[in-house]
Amino acid sequence: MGETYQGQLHHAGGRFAIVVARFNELITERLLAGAQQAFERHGILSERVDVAHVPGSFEIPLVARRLAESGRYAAIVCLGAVVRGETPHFEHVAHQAATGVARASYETGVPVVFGVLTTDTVDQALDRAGVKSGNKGYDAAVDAIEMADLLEQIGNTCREKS
Ligand code: INI
Repeated sequence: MGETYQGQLHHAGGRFAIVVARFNELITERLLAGAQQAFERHGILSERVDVAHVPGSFEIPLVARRLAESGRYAAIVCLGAVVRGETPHFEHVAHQAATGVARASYETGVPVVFGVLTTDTVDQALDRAGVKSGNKGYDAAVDAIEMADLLEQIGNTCREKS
């Protein structure tokens, strides 16, 4: 039987970072509060969680990448809200945010989690920021904790075997 790897939520070590966009702040401040609550609930105190504010979701990938490259973080959470109704360049902002976050993660080897909402309306975004359908910021932070531990496990196993 081969190895089974499963990231745990209760023994995350190290520091975490959150990158949060100010655009649609009514929504993103709720995502940020949700993410901070998730870290706290999983035993990661606020001293271990740094927060970087950026103007909009388009700017998230650059800052996430810089933080990932610093080597200081076990994982990074990206939070933003891109609302279709507000902009004709919705597709561009949403696409660049998603691909940029993915690249930051793949190219640095640090988990960079995508907690950017892409919705048709502000109401839909609010629903997913704690009003009706959970809080995507909370979920993204939990995913970051799991991924940090999963990579730690895989890394340790590989080192032990080599
Ligand atoms: N940024 C967002 O995070 N959400 C949006 O819905 C949005 N709209 O609607 O335009 C948005 N635009 C700003 C963008 O992210 C950049 O900050 C800006 O283009 C400067 O580079």
